[in-house]
Amino acid sequence: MLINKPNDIRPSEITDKTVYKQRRRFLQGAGALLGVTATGGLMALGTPPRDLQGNKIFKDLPRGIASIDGPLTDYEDATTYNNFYELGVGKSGPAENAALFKTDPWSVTVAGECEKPGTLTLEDFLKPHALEERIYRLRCVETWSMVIPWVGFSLGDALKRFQPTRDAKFVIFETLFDPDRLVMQNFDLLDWPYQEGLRIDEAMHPLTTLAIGMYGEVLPKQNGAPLRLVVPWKYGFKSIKSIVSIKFSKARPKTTWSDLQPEEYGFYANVNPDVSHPRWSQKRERPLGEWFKKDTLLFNGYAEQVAGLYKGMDLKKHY
Ligand SMILES: Nc1nc2c(c(=O)[nH]1)N[C@H]1C(S)=C(S)[C@@H](COP(=O)(O)O)O[C@H]1N2
Ligand SMILES: [Mo]
Repeated sequence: MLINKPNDIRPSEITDKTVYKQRRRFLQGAGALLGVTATGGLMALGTPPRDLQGNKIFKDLPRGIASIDGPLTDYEDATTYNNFYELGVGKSGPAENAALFKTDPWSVTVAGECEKPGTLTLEDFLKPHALEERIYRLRCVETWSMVIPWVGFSLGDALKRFQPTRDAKFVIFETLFDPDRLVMQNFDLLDWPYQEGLRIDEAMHPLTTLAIGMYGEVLPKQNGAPLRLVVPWKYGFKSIKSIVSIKFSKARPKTTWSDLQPEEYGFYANVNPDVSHPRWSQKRERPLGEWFKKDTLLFNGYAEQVAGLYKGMDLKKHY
């Protein structure tokens, strides 16, 4: 995501030394903990953490709808090359500033056009849902892409519990606002909190995922812990991280990027190789960790599942 202001600022100029020190201490702590694993050796940073027996936390999950067969993006690439402006404007900033981001306790408020609004602890919010492994492509509007094995469930299954009314035409999501924990919120980079939205039928589509983990582990903070959206047929900026608020709405909401630069980032943001970004083509993409670009697919390869949602709509106009 390119805006002029933040490009001039490097996260290293903003993050003060204590943050770096704390991060180093955190990593040493994590290393010490991981050092006791079955292998007894030092675990490389580029592998997902395991429990003390060396096992993944989430094991043998059933595969979610339309999961693909990889190859997966390397864990290290997926966790050190991030977009998460609340934690840094460069690609490495989010991982570097993650240690200060405390995600426990966490609660989620569901409000707006529904019969059963409420604020739930994360635990209560998640309790009824069976977890799946959902292996999806994610395509950033900046033209890089990944394949991630998410751990999660369909957003729609959660939304139904709150009984949206007939007036619920859109769903609005918000990221936590807490400048003590999300350091870049001390700066006027975006209109905090980050906000995203979906049409209700998009939100109810079974492919639309709430993720709490990836690669069999809990979500790393830089990837949007403890709860994020994954909308695999849309550009990555729709997949809002670290969600604290979900609201049903009659009206289409403001969304962070399309509000900031409407000609560049649309509300729909469906991946579409035939609709160029004003400053670059969207025809090709570079999978993280690979040298060669490949063709970008309409709806990021999920046309079979989701094209019906946009029947009769001019995708060039509703970009
Ligand atoms: N709250 C919040 N959510 C966000 C972003 C952000 O800056 N803040 N960046 C978005 C963008 S542009 C992308 S491409 C994806 C990146 O997810 P990843 O870092 O897990 O790959 O997160 C999206 N969700
Ligand atoms: Mo993105």
